[in-house]
Order: sequence, then C-alpha cells, then structure tokens
Amino acid sequence: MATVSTAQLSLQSLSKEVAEWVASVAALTTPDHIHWCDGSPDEMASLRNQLIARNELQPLNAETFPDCYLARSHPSDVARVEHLTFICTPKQEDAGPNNNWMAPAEAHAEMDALYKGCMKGRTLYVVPYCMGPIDSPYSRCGVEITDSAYVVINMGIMTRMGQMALERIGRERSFVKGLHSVGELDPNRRFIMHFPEELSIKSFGSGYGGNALLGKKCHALRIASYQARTEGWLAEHMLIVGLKNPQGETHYVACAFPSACGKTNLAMLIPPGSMPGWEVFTVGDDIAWLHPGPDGRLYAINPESGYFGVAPGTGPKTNKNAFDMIRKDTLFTNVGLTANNEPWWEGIGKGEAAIDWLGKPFDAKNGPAAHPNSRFTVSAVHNPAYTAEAENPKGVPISAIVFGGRRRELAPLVYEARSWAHGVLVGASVASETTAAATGAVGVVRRDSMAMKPFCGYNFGDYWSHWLSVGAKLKHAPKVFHVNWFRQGSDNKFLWPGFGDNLRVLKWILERCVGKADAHDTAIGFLPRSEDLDTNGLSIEADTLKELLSVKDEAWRKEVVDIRAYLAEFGARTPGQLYAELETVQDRLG
Ligand code: SAT
Ligand code: MN
Repeated sequence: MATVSTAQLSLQSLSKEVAEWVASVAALTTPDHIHWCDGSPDEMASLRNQLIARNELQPLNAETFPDCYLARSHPSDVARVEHLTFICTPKQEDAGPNNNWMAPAEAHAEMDALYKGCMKGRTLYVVPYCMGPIDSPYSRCGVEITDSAYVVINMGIMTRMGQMALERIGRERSFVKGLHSVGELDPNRRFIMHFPEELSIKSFGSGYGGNALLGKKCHALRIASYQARTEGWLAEHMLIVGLKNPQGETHYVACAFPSACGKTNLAMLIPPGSMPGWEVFTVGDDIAWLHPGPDGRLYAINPESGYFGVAPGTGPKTNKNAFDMIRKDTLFTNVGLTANNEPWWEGIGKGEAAIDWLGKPFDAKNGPAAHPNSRFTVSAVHNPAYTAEAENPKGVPISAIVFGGRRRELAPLVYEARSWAHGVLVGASVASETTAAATGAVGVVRRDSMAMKPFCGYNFGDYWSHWLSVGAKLKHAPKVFHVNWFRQGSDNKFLWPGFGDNLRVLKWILERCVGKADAHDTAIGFLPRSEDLDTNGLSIEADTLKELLSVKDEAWRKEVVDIRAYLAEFGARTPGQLYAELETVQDRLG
C-alpha cells in the first residue's frame, strides 16, 4: 500500500470521481507514495529541494537570478512528438487526416500495459488544476496524475493548481483526467494519447513540455477544442494582447501563429520610441478560449497562468519584457550556463556560455549552447506588461483575429479578409515553415490551419464548419487578418524589422476595425498601401515596403491550386463555403 500525503490540502471537498480514479491509477501503477498537491509555495520549495538533492535541478546565481533554477531533460526528450501523438475516437474519420488515430480500446490496452507498475519506487502526484480564472464560467478543470516532480512544479506555474481547483471539481463533478508517467524516457516507449469523448489523456515516456504538462496542449487545445465544438466555443492556439492607443482606447487582438513563431514576443511587444502614447498588455501568449458573449462580441480568456516560452532569441532588443520577467522565480530548461552560473542562450545579447545545455563545456563546434527549443517557465504576474484583465472571469472582447505563419515568400506583410467566412478560409490555409518546437525537419513549409495542425482534437473539416457556425452566431464578429513578419528578400534578409515595429501593422488593423484606416481591394483581400501604414520614425526603403505589400498574382494562382488540393484532403467534411470563398479569390486573380 502506498503512503499518502495531502500537505495543506483539505480533501473534504473531494469528489467521489476523483478519489476513485486516483485509486484505480494507483492500483495500476503501484507507486510507493501518493502526494495530493496543494500548489502552495512550501510545497513547491520542497519539491525543488528534492530535485536539487537528486541532481535533477540546479539553483542558478542567487544574486543575479534569485529563485531561478535549471533543469536538463533527457537529450532525446526536447520537443513535442507529433508522430507519437494520437487522437483516439471510435471512428477514424472523426479524428481526421490532420491527426494520428488509434481505436480507443487498443490505445487504452497499449498504454495500460506501459503503466503497469511504472511508478514502483516513485511518488504519484495528484495535481488538481483549473484552466482559466478560477471563478470564470468559461474555465475548465482537470486533474493530472504524474510521477514527475518537475512536471508538478511547471503545472504549479502554468495553471491555477491546488485546493481551489479541487473544490471547483467537487462542485462541477466534471474534469479532464490526465495520466502521465515519464516511464524510462525511452523514445520507443513514448505515446501521447487523447480520448476526447472520455475527456481523458494518457501520456507515457516523455517529461518535456507539451508532452508532459497535460494542462497545456493536451487539455487546453486537443481536448478543449473537442469540448468547445460540442459547447459552441473555440479553443485556439492564440496569444491575446491588449493595445491602448494614445487616445486611451484599448482593443484586444487574438493572434494564431505556429509554435516558436514569436507569439510570446508579440504578446509582450514594446512600442517603438517613434510611437509615443501606445501601451501594450499581455493577456496570454499561447492559448485562447473564445466564447460568443451576451452582447454578440467574441470574448477571450487565457486558460494559462504562466509562460512556457522559447529562450533562444529572447534579449533586451527582441523582448525586453520577457528578458526582465525571467530574472527571478523562473525555471529554465535546456539552456546553457555562463561561468558565473547564469543562464545563457543564443540571442541573449551579452556574456558567453561556458556550459552547454547537455552540461558539457561549451564548444561551438558541437552546436548551440542552448537547445533551440530550450524554455523558461515563469508566472504571468512577473511580466512587466501583465494586466489584471487576465483574471477577468468574463474575458476580454476581441476586436481582431490575426493569423500568421513563417513564409519566406508569397504572403504579404498584412491583409484583411473580406468577411468572417473568407477569414475562415484564410485561417484554414495558413502555411508555415516548421520550427524546433516539434521533433522533425525544421524550415519545411507545411499547411498549419489556424496554427492548430498539431493541436486540433478532431477532423479539420468539422473544425472549419464549427468556425463558420461560431461566426454566424456573432452579431459583432471580429475582423480577420493575416500577417507575415518573415518575408525575405533575394539576399535572404528579412524585409520587415519585426518586433516592436509590428505595432505599426497592429495599428492599421485596429484602425480598420473602427473604420478609420484606408486599404485597397486586391484579389486576396484588403491591403494597406504604403501610405496607410504608420512608418513615422521607421527606416525602411520605399521599394522594400512596396515589396512587402505586394500581391504576386502568378504565385497566388499556384497557391489557390495548392489550397484547393489541401481542402480536398478532408473530403466531404470540408464545408462548401470554403470552396466558394476560394472560388471568389480565384476569379479575382483571373
Ligand atoms: O512543448 S509545448 O507544446 O508546450 C510548446 C509549444 O510547442 O508551443
Ligand atoms: Mn504554442
């Protein structure tokens, strides 16, 4: 029999469902000890101390990085594993060509065989959590069972974890069950399985990021997207940012970009000096849950309470807010170290690495000092651009939805969809070059609908229909845009400066939303002319700007053919309305 500890947690409010599930998992995994997490600072400190004693966590320079720690994952376990991630619905068509599929019974059998006795000699942690403000009707709860203290510490930062979540679960009696074990960290015995109809997740063999922090991509996107479809809302891979103009009006924008395409940077943007009077507030940097509100607008909450951001490239010039935010109370994973025991990564802008992410003396010949997908985990309240609106149970009203990808060519800096339905087509056809956030080749262009390719818990065809139906319910639907910060010239240099200057594009977007800015009508949608963008104080060649705002008809004709072929992959599930929208674009291209 396992010993049990409950720390500060009162189990009075415990639902029968949670108790029974924990007991059945304990019977399968046979841990030595069961610990019910309360999420308190004392509990976090004690978990950190255990990891430090086992050499699995290293305190960093206490003077310059107080309460900061470094964790190193297994070198084969550094990113999400899309090829080992499955959606297990009774019918394969319901998972769709966008997902790997396995029949639920087969998946359960396979996973339960892996779990059998896997926690022997270990502690089973019960992690009750709430995704979203604890008092929001839009929030949803879950319980993660894990044998990794590192996962518990991350969940403590990324979610509202502990007593309050357990109480809410006791009242609601419905929660997502997430079972996680690091197993032996063997890539050949690693699976991330989702059972959307059962609201459950089974993950084995990885201790990293989205594979293991089950509240994040597994619950808040894959399971939630499925729940959202049945309940009439949207769970999206989007940052949420508030923009206050010099006149004092604040608008909120939700933006979908694939992993490691700068969502965190955009969410924490610092206005350029030549745009005085603008202020930027971060509501979220990765996930948005969007609900039609009582007034016919779309409202967003951020289900997370922290950031699991990419470290490389984070510097005082690229993201000063993030740079300042991660100087205390931060958990680093797979970054390098300076001789002074400070964290170091490529793009940090100062100092040099002495130790690489593997813990070896740094030698540039062996690769970068920090793994390209190395991360920081930090509470949202440490962000200088934090806003209490992130706790608003009603969410924030969304004025614009912005899709984007990393595209060397084709997509202009920005364009506006003609309507919600056209916007759904624009989102559905998002394509981007792959990044280091997932295992596999980097830099290959692939379709990544709404930046949800790895995260949609059901058939994309049904998902696009659902997007159309949500829009039809909105009296004041947000306008939809597409941006591309990553267009390159023939010399491979980026044409647009990006970072803070992206506010110039967002400004045009907001002015379009209130009918103030001009645009010209092109085959693919409305585009600003050079003079419609605020370029005051920006040094950019007139020709470069023109190039950024150009639509190449010939290339777009090819793109239309490619998009049609992509939509056809989803057969009869693709809504006819998307083909109709595509036809309009094609006709206008001539
Ligand atoms: O590994 S995570 O899924 O948490 C990060 C990401 O891919 O955005
Ligand atoms: Mn992400």
